[in-house]
Amino acid sequence: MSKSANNSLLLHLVTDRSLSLGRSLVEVVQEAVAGGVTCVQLREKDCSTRQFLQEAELLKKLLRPLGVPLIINDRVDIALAIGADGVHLGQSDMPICHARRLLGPGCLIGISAESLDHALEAEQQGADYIGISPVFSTPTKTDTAPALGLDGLRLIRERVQIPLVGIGGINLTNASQVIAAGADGVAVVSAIMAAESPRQAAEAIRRELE
Ligand code: TZP
Ligand code: MG
Repeated sequence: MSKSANNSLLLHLVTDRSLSLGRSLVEVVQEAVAGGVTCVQLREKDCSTRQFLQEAELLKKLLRPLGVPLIINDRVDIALAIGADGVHLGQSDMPICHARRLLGPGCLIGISAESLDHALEAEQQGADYIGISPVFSTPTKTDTAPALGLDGLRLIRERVQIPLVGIGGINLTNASQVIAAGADGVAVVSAIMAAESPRQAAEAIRRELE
C-alpha cells in the first residue's frame, strides 16, 4: 500500500478475537473486507508472540492480494517480521522516532492520541495518522482517557493537518458524525467484530461514510 492512499484509512476494522462469536479472525476479516472495510488493524492483547505472528501472516496472505493494508497494533517487531503495511502505537509504546528508524519511511505509523497535546506531538514527530481515542466511551475498552466527543475531535482537526481516525463507540448511528467533525476515517471493533454478519455491518457503515 502506498502511504499516499489516504482513503485506505476510511474504515478500519480493529480486531478483537473475544468478540468474534467463535469465528476465526480470518473469517471475520474476510467478510468485513467483502463489505467494504478499507484497512485492518490486528490487535492482540493476550496471545504469545508466536501466535501473534501466525495470525499476522494469515491476515497478510488474505489482505495483500486485495490491496487492503494490514496494520499491527503495538508490536513493531511483528510488523517488521511479516512486512506489514503499518503499525499502530499507543502513548506508552515505542516512540515514533524509534519505530520510524526500524520500519523506514514507507511504513505507515499511526498513534493513539487522547488529547490535543498528544495529537500535536504525534504530528511533529512524523506520524502518518492519528487515532483519536476515544471519541465516545465504549465497553470494548474501559481503561481509556475520558471521551473526547465530537467537540474534542473538531478542536484537534482545527490544529492538526495529518489524517485523523476516530475510535471508540463508533457504529452505524454515529460514524458519519465523526467524519463530519473532521475525521478522515473511523476505526471500529464491536460494530463489525460482534455483528452477526460482519459483511453487512461493514457495508452499512461504509455506505454511511460515503
Ligand atoms: N482504543 C480506544 S477505544 C477502543 C480502542 C481499541 C475500542 C473501540 O471499540 P468499539 O467496540 O469500536 O467501541
Ligand atoms: Mg497500544
